[in-house]
Amino acid sequence: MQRTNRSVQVVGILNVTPDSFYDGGHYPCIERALERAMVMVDEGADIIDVGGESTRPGAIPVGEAEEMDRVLPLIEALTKAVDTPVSIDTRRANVAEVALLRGASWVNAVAGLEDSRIAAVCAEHRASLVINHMRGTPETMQQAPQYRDVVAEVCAELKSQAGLAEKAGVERSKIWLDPGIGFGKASLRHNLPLLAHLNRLVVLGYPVLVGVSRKHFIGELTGANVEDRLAGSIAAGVAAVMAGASALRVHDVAATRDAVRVAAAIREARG
Ligand code: HH2
Repeated sequence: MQRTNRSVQVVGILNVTPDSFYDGGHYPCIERALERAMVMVDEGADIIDVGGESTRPGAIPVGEAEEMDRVLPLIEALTKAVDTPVSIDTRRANVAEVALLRGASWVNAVAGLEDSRIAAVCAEHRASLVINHMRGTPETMQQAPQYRDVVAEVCAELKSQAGLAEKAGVERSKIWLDPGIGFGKASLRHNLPLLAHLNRLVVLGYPVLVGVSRKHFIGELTGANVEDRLAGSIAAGVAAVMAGASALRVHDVAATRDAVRVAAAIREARG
């Protein structure tokens, strides 16, 4: 990913799936998806993250060919239409590889290095790599996830995966870590400590990306359904920024951009 001079980047979510938990089915054709991408770019997105497989809890996996059919034409058109870097959100090295060949410059490895070739693919294409923390698969990950110390274990597992990515040849400055909010985490018991102690991930020295946008734990705290979780999402995103996050992955770019401008300015005023 090309890093801009903004201290906190806003990653706009663009899911071309029928079943994503918030924007599933919103973009049934490439024209609608492109329109949405343009809106997010105008609103100040630093990166557009394209996904072709929902990873919401209980999601049914999509075949590789189907995932490619969903994302590749969009990535090709999008990278021709905008200068904003495009990311591919995938579990699969094969999908990542073709997406990079079609113009993406960032791989959001939503299942971390589960497909171990994904790091080598990023190295070969000099792409940035987000290593997201996930336990299990989307189908099973919410079935009683267990940790003795969730913060320590997530930090240790991400540190070890970052080491593997460096060994595979990914430049250290291109490796991002993500605590994987909602991925194999009990809603409040695991997600809240991860956000409260995000600084322990930040001190590992890799930039940290956080995805809290409209997730279940926000509904649990506010009682709001997914349509009404913007304020809660902004609050969680600001907390992440104050703890040192370098990027937020969001559905609502304009509102997040403003919130991040303010939060990042206050953070920087600490000196
Ligand atoms: N969350 C989702 C998907 N990809 N990638 C990273 N790095 N971090 C996240 O927190 C993250 C992610 C889930 O959100 P969404 O894409 O909106 O939903 P779905 O998986 O249903 O498509």
